[in-house]
Amino acid sequence: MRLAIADVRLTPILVADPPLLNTQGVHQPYTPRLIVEVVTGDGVTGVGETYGDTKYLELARPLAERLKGRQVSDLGGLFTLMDQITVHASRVDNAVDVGGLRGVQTADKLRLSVVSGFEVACLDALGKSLGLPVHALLGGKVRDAVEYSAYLFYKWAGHPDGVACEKDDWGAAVDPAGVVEQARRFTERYGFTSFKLKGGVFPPDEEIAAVRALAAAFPGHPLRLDPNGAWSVETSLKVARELGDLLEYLEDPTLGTSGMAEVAERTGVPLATNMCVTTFAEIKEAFTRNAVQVVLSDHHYWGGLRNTQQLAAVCRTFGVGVSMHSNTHLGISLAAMTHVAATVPNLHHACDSHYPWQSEDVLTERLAFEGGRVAVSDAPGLGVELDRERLAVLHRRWLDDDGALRDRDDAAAMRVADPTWVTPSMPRW
Ligand code: GKR
Ligand code: MG
Repeated sequence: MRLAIADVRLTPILVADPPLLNTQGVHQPYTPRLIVEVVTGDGVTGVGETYGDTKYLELARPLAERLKGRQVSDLGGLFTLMDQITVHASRVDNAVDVGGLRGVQTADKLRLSVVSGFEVACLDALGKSLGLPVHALLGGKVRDAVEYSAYLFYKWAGHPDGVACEKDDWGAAVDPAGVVEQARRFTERYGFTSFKLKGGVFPPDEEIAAVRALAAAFPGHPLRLDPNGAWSVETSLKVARELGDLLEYLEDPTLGTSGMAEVAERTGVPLATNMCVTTFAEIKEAFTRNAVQVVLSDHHYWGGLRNTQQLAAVCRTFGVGVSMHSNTHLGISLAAMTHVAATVPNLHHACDSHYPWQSEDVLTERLAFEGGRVAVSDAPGLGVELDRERLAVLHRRWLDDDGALRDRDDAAAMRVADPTWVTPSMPRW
């Protein structure tokens, strides 16, 4: 009974997010996350984190109920249990999630995103119970630190006037000089040596200029540009021609496997994706058509840390690179990303993380980047500790919200500044 799950606590929170721009609009001032706590019969608590929008909470609650009495080690059982939970058709009708930034939204993908938070919590509890770090439960680390990239965003200095928000000290970045200045701050604060710019915000020539400015300011450093599928095939090829020598890879220049395959065929610049390969079912076509050269895994929507390892193994089999995608997340997820990344032998690109943008966390101690790397913890479990007071504060914010921010909507956030804004149809350029 000692490893049986006695209780599961779900705490939805709203966490501060700066005004980062993307193809859909701008990040809301607060974004929803869900903190999962799994408590064993021995009183050991494991923590996990995933998306906190209503459609995820709707699935997390029944899963939490079904988990009681089961073993924390029964990770495969999480998927079986989750398969029994019905996803309401309205949750997948639009077939998109945050405007499709993470690929097509299916019922299975929604379920997997929820399972991931529970899987991480179970692994944390199991590791603490056995006195083993999560990476050991996953087979053992092959590196002692995981490299991350500086995730640069076009950004306003602040959220629109009158909008309740937390202030940040990053300043604005709406042109090449602003992007370079932001990159400098990233290097000063965290020591990152590779840079990814979130594009698809300004016309391609402006984003090309920003990448050139980065290359001039940081000669020889790996650079990536990710417009989240905002370009046509021809525009993607033009950008590839202009930036080819400067880029480590171009990320999701255009939408869909066919478009990516066409771009890949006509340029030597490697293409990475977190949009056209987001499920195991999408791998076969993409790999056989040579549409992508690097898959950016995200343990949230791939269904957890073990699925991430399986994805890495498939990539290795086909000679496709693997690295990590990120969306707004907190330290529990960064710890989980770091543990799994530490076990992946074929990880040859710095992983993405939004963590530096999150000034708030639910941990007693923030994870630190040193020289752009996060040290792999050898403490039992994830090696992080929940700060219950902070958790309560961020949950209170969620309780007090009138519902407007509980479902992330970057287009709606943009309409606060520009009431005429509509989500651009793709390709935008
Ligand atoms: O947070 O604005 C953002 C990103 O655009 C995110 O939503 C994407 O999922 O970072 C992601 C990406 O690499 O596509
Ligand atoms: Mg991307």
